[in-house]
Amino acid sequence: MNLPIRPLLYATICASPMALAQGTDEVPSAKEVAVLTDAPNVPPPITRKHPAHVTVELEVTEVVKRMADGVDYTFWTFGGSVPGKFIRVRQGDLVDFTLKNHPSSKMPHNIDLHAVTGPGGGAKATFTAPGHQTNFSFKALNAGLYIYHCATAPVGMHIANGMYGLILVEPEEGLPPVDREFYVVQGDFYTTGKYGEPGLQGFSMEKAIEENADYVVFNGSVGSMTGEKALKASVGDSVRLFVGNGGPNLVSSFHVIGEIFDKVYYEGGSKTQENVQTTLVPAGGSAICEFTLDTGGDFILVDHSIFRAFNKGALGILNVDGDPDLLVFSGQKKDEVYLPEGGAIQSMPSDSRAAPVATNKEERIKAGQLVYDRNCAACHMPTGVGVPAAFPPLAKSDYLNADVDRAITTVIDGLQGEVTVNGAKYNSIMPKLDLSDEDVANVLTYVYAQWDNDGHEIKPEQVAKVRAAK
Ligand code: HEC
Ligand SMILES: [Cu+2]
Repeated sequence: MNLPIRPLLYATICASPMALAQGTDEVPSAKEVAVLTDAPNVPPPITRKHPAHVTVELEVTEVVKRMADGVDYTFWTFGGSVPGKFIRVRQGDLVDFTLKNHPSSKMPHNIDLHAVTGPGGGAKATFTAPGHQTNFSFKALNAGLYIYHCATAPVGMHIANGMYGLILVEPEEGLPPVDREFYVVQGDFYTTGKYGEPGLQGFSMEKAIEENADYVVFNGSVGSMTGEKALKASVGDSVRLFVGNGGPNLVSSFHVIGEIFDKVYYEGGSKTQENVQTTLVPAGGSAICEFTLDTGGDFILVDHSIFRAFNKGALGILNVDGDPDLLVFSGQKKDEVYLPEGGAIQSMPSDSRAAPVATNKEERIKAGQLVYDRNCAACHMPTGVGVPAAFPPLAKSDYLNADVDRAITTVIDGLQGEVTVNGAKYNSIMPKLDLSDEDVANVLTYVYAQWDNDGHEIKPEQVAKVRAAK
């Protein structure tokens, strides 16, 4: 039964490249060179109404760059940074693609573009040794936002070193115009040292296999979109985020704190969902998130698997200038005493339920440990060692031991700006904690009694004196 069909099938397969060569599927006459951009920038929208023959040239380089303050990493890149260059073409375009591998590279590389229809997405066709360049072409048949990545063995390692980016295939009719477009790609990184451990970090295959990421970041480093580098927009702007996830392992729960996505092209496809709080961006996938800015302030981009945001780096800021719309968001209007039990309690002294006052150093240390565990351990760690590059150590801290009154002030007022503790610089914020004089005295006495510190006993009277001196 199958016999007569087989040669027929074979003939059909053989015929298709012929048909192309014969010109049934024409090469577009319009030629152009694609504009490529580094994150967070996006190439301009495509306005032409016809397909073009588009040239894309990407250069692979292996470069040492900043992963976090004091932490460097050897990234393997498409175009010099992570993520790779943003590529923007139109549905129906014929893309002439050249991959160059810089002579200084140690590894061969290639590219698998998810926008490609064809074996390996171009991977085999672009296998490129250091100091070589390869070329292939593909037709952008499907509109959508696609990840591209290196697929050279060991594939996971090439992706883990930052070899991914986004290619947008605009639908023929184009995307609706917006005021701002940004390019954001999440990736997880596996380093020989722990998060924040300074110096040039190597890649840890073991942690990568365990999917135990040290860093989860947007656009290739901790702080790529904070401070001076925050994304900028104005009240009233419509914003479009092209969001990708290079992985290699983790799925992103992409969220912007204080915003609701009016529209999400989920999974980077053509359909939209409305009024979305958090959208899932798979490893090797994407999403397009759109929203209008109704009020000013800082809006924070996170992976809502939230330890990744606050402890591994997956955090960026969209800074929106313009007046806040107080009807949309009032800010805090009041903070007043809330005492549901009624009037009698309101007249009681506010510290009536405080722990008994310590009468000697031993009691002070014991009480101080409770204060420490409740208020300090989350940042300075239960053993006082801190977190490199984020929270300074209290264990054997030269800063702590040098000046008792300054330590008291730190706990009363919080601390910000650059400080040097045991030779390492920190430039972060310790919040004001609102502790009683007794609690401050106890917690500092506890801290001074631990971890090779100087053993001072701090009395509540001394805390009161420091408070009064301000
Ligand atoms: C939310 C995190 C956080 C909490 C909670 C916190 N700290 Fe800090 N602390 C910091 C940061 C960050 C710094 C460094 C600030 C800077 O960079 O300017 C710091 C600095 C200090 C310093 C001076 C530097 C050093 O290492 O000696 C002392 C002392 C200190 N904290 C004590 C405490 C004590 C005691 C508590 C609890 C009562 C506490 N902190 C709670 C984050 C925190
Ligand atoms: Cu590679």
